[in-house]
Amino acid sequence: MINRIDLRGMDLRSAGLDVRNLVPRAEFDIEAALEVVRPICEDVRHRGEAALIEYGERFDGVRLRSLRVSGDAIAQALAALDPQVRAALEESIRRARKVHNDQRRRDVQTVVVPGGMVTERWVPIRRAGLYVPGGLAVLPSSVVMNVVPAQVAGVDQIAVASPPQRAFGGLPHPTILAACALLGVEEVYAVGGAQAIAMFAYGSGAGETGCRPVDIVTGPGNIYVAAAKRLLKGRIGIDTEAGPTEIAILADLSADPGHVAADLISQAEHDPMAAAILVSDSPALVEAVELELGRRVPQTKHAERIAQALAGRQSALILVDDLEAGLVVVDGYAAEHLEIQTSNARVLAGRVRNAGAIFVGPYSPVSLGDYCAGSNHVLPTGGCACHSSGLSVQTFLKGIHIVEYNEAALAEVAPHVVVLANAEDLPAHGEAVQARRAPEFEPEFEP
Ligand code: HSO
Ligand code: ZN
Repeated sequence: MINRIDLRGMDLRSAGLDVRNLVPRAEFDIEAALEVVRPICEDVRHRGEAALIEYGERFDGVRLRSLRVSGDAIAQALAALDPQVRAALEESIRRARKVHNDQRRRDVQTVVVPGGMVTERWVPIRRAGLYVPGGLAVLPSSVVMNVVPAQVAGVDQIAVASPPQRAFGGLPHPTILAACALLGVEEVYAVGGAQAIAMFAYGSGAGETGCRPVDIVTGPGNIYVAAAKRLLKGRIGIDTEAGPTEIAILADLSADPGHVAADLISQAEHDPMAAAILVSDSPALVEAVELELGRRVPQTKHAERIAQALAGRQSALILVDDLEAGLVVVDGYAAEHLEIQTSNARVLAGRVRNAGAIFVGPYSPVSLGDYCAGSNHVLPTGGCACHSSGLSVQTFLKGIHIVEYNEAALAEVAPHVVVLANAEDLPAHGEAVQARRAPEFEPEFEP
């Protein structure tokens, strides 16, 4: 039911071997999706709210009078929230705030020379649009993971969009609304899919219930949402494009095969395209995990979806000669989530370069991080962990260099500026500096 890949005896460090080709990701044809979403985005740009209402009818089967969710509806959702779910969400928010508070940046002032200063000032983005999907699963935890870093960063205005649900009178799912209420988010729109991203980018009209354009859009979504984010990037900032969820586990014989299997299954539960990978130096562990998968998958609620994810080409049990080779494989794969369940897990974790988040030791499963570790669960997928980070306070901050030199400090460095300007054949650059020459510095400028 799950692919086996035997890499024993292979020189994994040899030039030209691309580990990512050994375990290819699921087919995720964003190019085709781009063609689908382009006209939708254009339509929203030109017709605003009218277009959004039509798409709600076409894609979500709901004809809305207002896209903006009323304050009453948000408050009612919180009042009706199961107290246990409320307590769990509150704990999740508390822990996320604790970790994200420590991510705040301080302005840094560097005195380059006496009288010449560069300060890096960190400024929050003014307005953020957070997308919360409402498809296969409704994920209020994603509201927490998007809103908390934006709030800690100091974003002035936070708007949330989530698809309207027929079953709830055209409102987004009540647990999503309740999570917004717990976080103090008051601006919520019942808009889903690519059109929600277009609404955030272009706005939907100036009225009381219209959405103003935002500066950045974050949050997961299906392939059409990812395509709309790619299309509109530049006009708006985006976080990394979210593809199907992935888990890679590096484990040795010390790992509990039941735990390893349960963790693989936990992320396969998201999506038939989810990837679940075990990398181990122990044939006995791999055998035992396969047995555990066979036993556990049929017993779990979303067995069909999970079986499909595990049977896909994107999932595998991989045997390697030793944990050194295992490290090469997981580093090359660059998983969204990497678990290390080995006897020296912390040391190995310190040597990993590419992963969205690393879960160390037997008591740190990915599902802890999905909800209540305090870490963020919006993480780079599809190998993007080679160059990108998960969502954080930094996502919602911009660094501005503030340059302040006095006359003497400028005069001191002016000859170098002039030389570089001339070397680039941009003499007016040098002239802008020379125009400020004070007579007493004149000799400095003589060749
Ligand atoms: N594992 C998902 C996040 C999530 N899991 C939300 C459960 N709810 C992507 O990191
Ligand atoms: Zn998850």
